[in-house]
Amino acid sequence: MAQQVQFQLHATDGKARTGVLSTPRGEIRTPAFMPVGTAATVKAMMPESVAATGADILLGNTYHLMLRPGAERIDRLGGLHRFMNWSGPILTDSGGFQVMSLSELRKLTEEGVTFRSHIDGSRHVLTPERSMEIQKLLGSDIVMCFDECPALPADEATVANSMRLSMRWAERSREAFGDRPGHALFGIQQGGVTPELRAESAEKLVQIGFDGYAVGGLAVGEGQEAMFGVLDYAPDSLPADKPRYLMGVGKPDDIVGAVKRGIDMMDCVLPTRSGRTGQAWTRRGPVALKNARHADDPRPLDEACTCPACRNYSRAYLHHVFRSGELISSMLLTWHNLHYYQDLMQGLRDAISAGEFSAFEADFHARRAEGDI
Ligand code: PRF
Ligand code: ZN
Repeated sequence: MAQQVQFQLHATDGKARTGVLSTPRGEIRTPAFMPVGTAATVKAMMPESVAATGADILLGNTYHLMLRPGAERIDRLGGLHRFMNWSGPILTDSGGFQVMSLSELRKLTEEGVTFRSHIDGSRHVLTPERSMEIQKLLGSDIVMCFDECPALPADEATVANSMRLSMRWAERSREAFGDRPGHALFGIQQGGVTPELRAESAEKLVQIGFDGYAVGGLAVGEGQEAMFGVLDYAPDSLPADKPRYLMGVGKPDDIVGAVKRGIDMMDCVLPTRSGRTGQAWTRRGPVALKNARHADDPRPLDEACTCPACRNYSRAYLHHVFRSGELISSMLLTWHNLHYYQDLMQGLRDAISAGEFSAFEADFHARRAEGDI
């Protein structure tokens, strides 16, 4: 087992890459999709079931865990891995992005962010230094810099000022993180959809020096075309020998397009959240189990899928339990969606290894164009 965090590329096909990010807690096969375990649980899933879908790493959130149950408490209880019974690697987001989207009465200064909890209105402060401390208390394997991310569209001066603040915070994050063998610190590129700002941000991050680099500030309202526009050049400005992580993305077609453009890691609530709202993701695109057309359908959701929802239940059953508000609906659909996402990642990794990314991509889009059965 690796004692350090190390990234090894095994093959490339065009800009797409496949490799392994090794950590003392296990290997992460890339391109990797990280299920979101915001509140120390991947909602509706046991950790062993998440592992069974093929996930190598989970994402946790500084913002949620600092508010409830508290980082110091998790530390006293042996750290996040032990607390939530997940022994593999965990990446934690730094909190800045969640403060801006979830909390109330936030105030942003050079020092950090002051805000009120969305849970009980209590007052809190997050700074780069405190975010690094919390992520250390959690025992996070991959720590994210504390950053800020404006919603798009925003005027260029706003995006530029915000990006430069995030770069000063990146410097403070690096300083506060220090030297922690076996743990990685990732920088986060900002700069909206402006090439010059993305370049300035990349240059600053590379100068500071990180173990990996995230592309932040995308999937915040700009649309897929504008996001791919940025991904056409942004990954090229980040070191080729370090992992590149696209934060908060996305739908299956976003993932295929991002991997094509050189992204190695992603996370998104979509497979888990849509599993709880009756939406399944399949090779043929999204399926709404709520729809009455499934009520008498004895066929599985996807005859080729080997997940428990598809092996053991009919569309009629999935429709019934969703309509009835039964908990098993969330459990089965979340499992299926995570399984589908991990299957997609394995397909991408195999295609890149075989030098067949283009054929994989064409087949991916062709099957979706056919639509659901
Ligand atoms: N920064 C951080 N977390 C994030 C983002 C970001 O820009 C995004 C943007 N899609 C999602 N999560 N720290
Ligand atoms: Zn399935």
